[in-house]
Amino acid sequence: MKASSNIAKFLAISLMLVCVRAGAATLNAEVVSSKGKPVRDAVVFAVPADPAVLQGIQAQKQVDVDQVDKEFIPYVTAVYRGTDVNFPNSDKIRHHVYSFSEAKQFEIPLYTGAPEKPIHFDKPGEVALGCNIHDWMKAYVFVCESPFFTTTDADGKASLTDLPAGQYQVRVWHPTLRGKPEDTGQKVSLEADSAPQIVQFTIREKKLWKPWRAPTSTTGGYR
Ligand SMILES: [Cu+2]
Repeated sequence: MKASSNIAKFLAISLMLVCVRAGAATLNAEVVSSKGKPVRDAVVFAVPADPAVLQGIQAQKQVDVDQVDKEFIPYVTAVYRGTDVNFPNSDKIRHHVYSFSEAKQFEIPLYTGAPEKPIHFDKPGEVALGCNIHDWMKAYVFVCESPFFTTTDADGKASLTDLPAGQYQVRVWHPTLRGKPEDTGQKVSLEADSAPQIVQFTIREKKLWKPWRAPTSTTGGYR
């Protein structure tokens, strides 16, 4: 009886130690436009002040940006630098995916199904995607310099969980952002196992040109 209560005590203390060591922080972000409207698909990322925090953190093996009904899905994909992104085509027609962006220039000529190999994104920044055939197909890959990133929902809200305690600069990026994500930076200091911190961003926007979508195959136009 005594032995088992000692074991229970030992287990309880061990569990407490594990919890303290695993102590992580949560950051809740909210992004609104200059008119106060929630901004969805904004990438919120936390750059640690101490680069050593990033040591040993690997990029995700592979991420998909799909093509469905002549649109890219999803509209915004955030990745950590060093991630391979695959561009499967789920339509029965061919697409021709490309980007001329500074952070990554590439082209996957006319194809259906899965391309031969994924595209490697290793330079931080925004990569605007297009399709040579369907002008209205627009989407973005945002390559983060930090593995701690998330994207906002329809309410403009997002949560970063399991962040190691420490100092960060939290930044935001969105396709309509005027200026650089670096200019949006807010310093936060995160303590382990404390209440979530809240960061609010109001972004200055620029107009995005969105080409008119051609009629569908039943009404004529491009296919
Ligand atoms: Cu296309």
